Amino acid sequence: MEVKYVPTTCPYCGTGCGFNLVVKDRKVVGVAPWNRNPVNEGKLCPKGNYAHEFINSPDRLTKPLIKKDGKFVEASWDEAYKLIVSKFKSYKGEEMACLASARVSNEENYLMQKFARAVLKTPNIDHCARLCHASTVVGLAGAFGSGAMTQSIADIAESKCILIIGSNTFETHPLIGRRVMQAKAKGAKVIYADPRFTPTAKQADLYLPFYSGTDVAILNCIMQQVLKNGWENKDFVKNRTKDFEKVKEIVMKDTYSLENVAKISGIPAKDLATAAEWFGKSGQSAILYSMGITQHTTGVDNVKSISNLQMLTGNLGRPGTGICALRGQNNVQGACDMGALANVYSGYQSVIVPEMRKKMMDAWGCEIAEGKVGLTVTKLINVLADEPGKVKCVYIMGENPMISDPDLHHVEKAMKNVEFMVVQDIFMTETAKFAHVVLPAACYAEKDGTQTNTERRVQMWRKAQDPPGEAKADWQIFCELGKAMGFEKQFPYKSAEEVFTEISRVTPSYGGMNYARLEKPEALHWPCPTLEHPGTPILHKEKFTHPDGLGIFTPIEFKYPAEVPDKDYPLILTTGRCIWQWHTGTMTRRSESLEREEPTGWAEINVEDAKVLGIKDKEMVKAITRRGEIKIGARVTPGIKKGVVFIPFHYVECAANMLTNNALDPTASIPEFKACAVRIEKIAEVK
Ligand SMILES: Nc1nc2c(c(=O)[nH]1)N[C@H]1C(S)=C(S)[C@@H](COP(=O)(O)OP(=O)(O)OC[C@H]3O[C@@H](n4cnc5c(=O)[nH]c(N)nc54)[C@H](O)[C@@H]3O)O[C@H]1N2
Ligand SMILES: Nc1nc2c(c(=O)[nH]1)N[C@H]1C(S)=C(S)[C@@H](COP(=O)(O)OP(=O)(O)OC[C@H]3O[C@@H](n4cnc5c(=O)[nH]c(N)nc54)[C@H](O)[C@@H]3O)O[C@H]1N2
Ligand code: SF4
Ligand SMILES: [Mo]
Repeated sequence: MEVKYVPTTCPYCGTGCGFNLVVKDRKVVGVAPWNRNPVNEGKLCPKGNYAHEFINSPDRLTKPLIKKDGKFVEASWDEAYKLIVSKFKSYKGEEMACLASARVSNEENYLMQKFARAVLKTPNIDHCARLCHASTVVGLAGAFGSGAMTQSIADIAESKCILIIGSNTFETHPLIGRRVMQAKAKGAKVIYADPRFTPTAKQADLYLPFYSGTDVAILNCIMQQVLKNGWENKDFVKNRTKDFEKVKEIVMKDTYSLENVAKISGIPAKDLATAAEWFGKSGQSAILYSMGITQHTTGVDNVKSISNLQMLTGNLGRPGTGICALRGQNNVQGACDMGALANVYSGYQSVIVPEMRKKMMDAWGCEIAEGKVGLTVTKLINVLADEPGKVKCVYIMGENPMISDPDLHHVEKAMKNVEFMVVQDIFMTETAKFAHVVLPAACYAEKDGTQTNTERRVQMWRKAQDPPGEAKADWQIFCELGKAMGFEKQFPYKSAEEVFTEISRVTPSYGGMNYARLEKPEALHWPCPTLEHPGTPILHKEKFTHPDGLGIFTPIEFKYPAEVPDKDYPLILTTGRCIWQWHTGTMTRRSESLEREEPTGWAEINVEDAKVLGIKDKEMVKAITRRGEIKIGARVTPGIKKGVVFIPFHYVECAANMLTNNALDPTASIPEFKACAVRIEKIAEVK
C-alpha cells in the first residue's frame, strides 16, 4: 500500500498552521504533524487535527445540479454551463452580483473578481470579510494607511503585556494562544476583556468582564489613565503621528473617568486602573482583538480607538508590540488582498481611481465594470429583500449566508427574490437549496493554490487526492465558464501557478512572489514587492503607509449599540463561536470527532438572571428578539456577565442569526452581531 505525506495549510482559521495530509491508496486518511512549519511548529488544535474527516464525506457534491420543477436533478457540466451562460448573458452588469469566499485560494478569489468585473461587467463583488474584519480594513487603513495585522504571530511571544479584547483566542485561534502562553512564561502580563469567562479568560492575569458594546468607553478610560500618569510615549506621538490633541481633548473628559466607565462597562474602577498601569508601563504592549471589537455599528470606532491607544503608548513597529487584528477564515486576508471586495482591485487598488481601472483593463485586455464601488454583502442582501428587481442574478462561491448573515428571515426574503442563482460549494448548504444551479467544487485537499494567513504570510495548499465524482477546483470552473462566456483570452490558465503569475504581475504587494519562493515552509509575508525582497513580517517600523508617513489619531466618543435592552427585551444578546465548530457547520458537523463534542447550540445565561426567570441549567428556553425567536437549551453559568446572553451561531436548528440585528456600521457596513436586545422565556411545561 502506498502512503504519502503531503504538506499543506489548514483550511480552518487565519492562523494558517501547516500539517501533512496522510494519503493511502490515493485517498486522504489522516493528518500528521509538519514540524518544520514555522507558524505552528508541528502543533495543531482539534480542527487541524481532524481536518481530514469531512474530505471524503458521502455528502460531498459530486455532480452539477439543476433545479427543475423545484427539485434538483443531476446534470453534465456542459448542460450546467449552457444554462448559466444563457442566463448570465440575459442580464445587465449591475443586475448581477458575486460573492467570493474566504475559504478558497488566492487564485480562485482573484479569478472570481476578474470574472465579475471583466466578464459580467458588474462592480458587485464582495465576500464575508464584510461580516468579519471590514471595520479593521477601514479603521486601520484610516489610522496607518494599511489595514492589516501589524506583527507576525511568533512576535507575540516577545511581548511584555498583552491586552486581549473581543477575541476568544484560545478557542478561535488556538495556535496564536500558544504564543500568548510563551510570552506569559517569560513574565508577560495578560489582560483579558470579554463579557464571558472563556477558556482564554482562564489564562489571564487580569480579567475584565463587561457589557457588550462598551469598548470605546473602556479604551478611552485606559487612555485617560495613561495620560494622567504620564505613561504615554511622547517621542512617538511627536515624531510619528498627527492630531493627538483632538484625541486628548475627548479622552480627558469626565465621561471617561474610572468611576464613570466603571458604571458604563461594569468593570470595577480599580481593575481599569490596573489594566492601564500594566499596559501603559510595560514598554512592549501588544493588543490582540477580533470580532468582539469589529462586529458593531461602532466597529470602525472601536478599531480606531485601539489604534489611538497603540500610538499614544508608542507600541507599534517594534518586536512584541502592535495591533494583532486576528483574521478569521483561513484565507480572508487573501480574499481581501485579491480584490474580492466591492471597492478595490487586488492589492487594495481603488476602483474609483481611473488609473487603477485603466491598469486592470490593460492587464486583462478588455473593457471592465464601471469604476464605482459595488454592493457589499450586507447591502446586497438589503437590496435583494427590499428593492426586488434591482439585482436579479447572484453567483455565490463558498459562502452560506442563509446561516451566517444577520436576521435570517430577512435573508430568506432576499434569497427568494433572486431570479437566477448559482452556488458553487463542496456541500449542499442551506443557501444552495435556494439556487437554480449548484456546482460541485474541489476542497482544499484536492487542489493546488495559495492562501494568506493573518500575519500576511502567503502559504501553499498542495493537492493530495482527486476531487470526488465530477467535482472541479474553483479556479478550473472559472476558466471553463470564462471561456464559455467568450473570454478565452482572459482565462487561459492551465494551473493555479499560472494564475499566481498574473496576480504577482498586477498586485504590487505580491510582486516579488512566485511558487518557487513560496514552496519553502517559511513562505513570504507581504509586502514583498520584488524578487529580491525578503518579505515584511513587521509593518510600520520607521513610518506608516500614509503619504506623509504619519499615523493619524481620530477622536472617538462612546456610542451605545443600535439596539439596547428595554423592558420588553431586557438582556443583551451576543453571539460567537466554540472551539469545535466552524461557522455554519458544513465541514465540522460532518467531522465525527468535532461534532461529537458540541453537537448542538446553547444559550449562556448568568446564574442571577436565570434565577429571576426561574430557569434551570439545560432547560429548553425561548430566545426572542424583534426579528425572530428560537428554542434552545440554557447553559446557566457564573461565567457570563449578568445581563448578557451568549449564543453560538453554528447550529441551523437553533440559529442565532434568526435573532441578530442587521444594523450596520456606517462606513464599514459590518452588522452588529455582537449586541442586540433579547428576552429569554421559560417554555411553559406541558402537563
Ligand atoms: N473554532 C472556531 N474558530 C474560529 C472560527 C470558528 O467558527 N470556529 N471562525 C474564525 C473566524 S471567521 C473569525 S472572524 C474568528 C473570530 O474569533 P473571535 O472574535 O475570537 O470569536 P467570537 O466568538 O466571534 O468572539 C470573540 C469574543 O467576543 C466577545 N464579545 C462579545 N461581545 C463583545 C463586545 O461587545 N466587546 C468585546 N470586546 N467582546 C465581545 C465574546 O464573548 C467572545 O468571547 O475566529 C476564527 N476561528
Ligand atoms: N451571529 C453571528 N453571525 C456571524 C458571525 C458571528 O460572530 N455571529 N461571524 C461572521 C463571520 S466573522 C464570518 S467570517 C461569517 C462566515 O460565514 P460563511 O463564510 O458564510 O460561513 P462558512 O460556514 O465558513 O461558509 C463557507 C462555505 O464554503 C464552503 N467551502 C469550503 N471550502 C470550499 C472550497 O474549496 N470551494 C468552495 N466553492 N466552497 C468551499 C463550505 O462548505 C461553506 O458552505 O459568519 C458571520 N456570521
Ligand atoms: S489554530 Fe487554526 S490554523 Fe491552526 S490548526 Fe487550529 S484551526 Fe487550523
Ligand atoms: Mo470571520
